[in-house]
Amino acid sequence: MTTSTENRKRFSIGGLVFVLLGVAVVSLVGVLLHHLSADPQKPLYATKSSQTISIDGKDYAKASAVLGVYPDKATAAEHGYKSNNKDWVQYGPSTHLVLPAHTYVTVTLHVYDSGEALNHAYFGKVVGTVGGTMNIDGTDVTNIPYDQVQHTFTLHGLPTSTQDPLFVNVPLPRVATDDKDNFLPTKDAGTNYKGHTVTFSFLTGGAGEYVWNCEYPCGDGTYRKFGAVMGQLGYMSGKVTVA
Ligand SMILES: [Cu+2]
Repeated sequence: MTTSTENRKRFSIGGLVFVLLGVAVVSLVGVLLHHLSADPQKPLYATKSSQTISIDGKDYAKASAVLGVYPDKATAAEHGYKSNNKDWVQYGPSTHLVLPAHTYVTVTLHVYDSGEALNHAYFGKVVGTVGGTMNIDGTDVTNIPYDQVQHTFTLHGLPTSTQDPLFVNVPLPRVATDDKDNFLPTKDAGTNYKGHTVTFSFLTGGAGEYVWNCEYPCGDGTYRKFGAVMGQLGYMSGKVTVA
């Protein structure tokens, strides 16, 4: 009798410990995921303009945002962005953009990195912009050669039927280098001849949460150069909130 009561007590204590451990693991995973998806920088709100633009007979409000793409922190600092990130390639000043809904959004990227080839030429095409073009240093283009790319800005949604689709792909032209990997001067006054200025516009739909990332393999070797920086908020991927 005593033995059986003891056994039952031992069993129930064992069960309690098991449940508590389970709760602890789930909480830890929750905290970790929350931490991983938290914004490493303050969101960048697009600047709203008082102007409108008419597209296919419909008037849209206008808004704009300016960002840089830097090979390292020193280059970011040189061009006015004091980054608290690791010394990796990165977008700045924020990888979380907040854009107004149903608006003609113009994004300007000052880009300062070298590069090589994309895994797939598709990401060398401009997709989802108004007119199907982007502007590089004053010239409109619809694509760039797949082996002249430094990074891409590839904005997309998560599969859902509750928000408007939004897909934009813009390949960023690389800065040429000499045979010792030193950057060569460019013809772009907008970057003080150190990079290229890329401008593109797209229309936002209704409110929603989207993500963007770079599709140029600029990460470490964890998985075919798609490791580390490629999946890190604050570097080569981020969020877009349409509000
Ligand atoms: Cu990249």
